[in-house]
Amino acid sequence: MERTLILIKPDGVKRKLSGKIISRFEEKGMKIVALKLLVLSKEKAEKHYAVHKDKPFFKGLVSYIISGPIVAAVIEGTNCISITRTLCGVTDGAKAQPGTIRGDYSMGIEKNIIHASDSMESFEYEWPIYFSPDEVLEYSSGDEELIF
Ligand code: 3AN
Repeated sequence: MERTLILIKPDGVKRKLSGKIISRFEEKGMKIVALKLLVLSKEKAEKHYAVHKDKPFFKGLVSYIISGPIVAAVIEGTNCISITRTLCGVTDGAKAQPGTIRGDYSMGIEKNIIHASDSMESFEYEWPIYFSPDEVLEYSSGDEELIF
């Protein structure tokens, strides 16, 4: 079964949207296999966003993502990387479709509520920044055959 990493960014946590956002993935049929609330270190934030290190927004992005608590989760489900990205909506909340998480809750491109891995390679790179292997659990929710 495919897995992906989601982060509810400081704007999402401070606006008390964490429960609503996690519910969207659960209601769609995905299963939480790892979950924590944390404040990211600058080093880890720079590692996560290393692919953007030459972009003009890199410094602001790092200081924003470490500015308060975030919720990190690994969620699981068939094709969950692309389905999760669809549920999140496009990067700029001002342009994201209503009904998506960013479309419903974000008005901007930096404070855009949520991060979700964009590929299997990104997921494999990102999840160990947030979790140790023993924090990612294997279990059956028992409803897989009704959902997939
Ligand atoms: P996504 O999160 O939709 O995959 P990326 O990977 O292009 O988007 O960008 C990573 C993060 O960098 C975004 N979530 C957003 O917070 C921030 N970002 C992207 N483009 C800009 C920009 N032009 N100005 C400020 N922040 C940006």
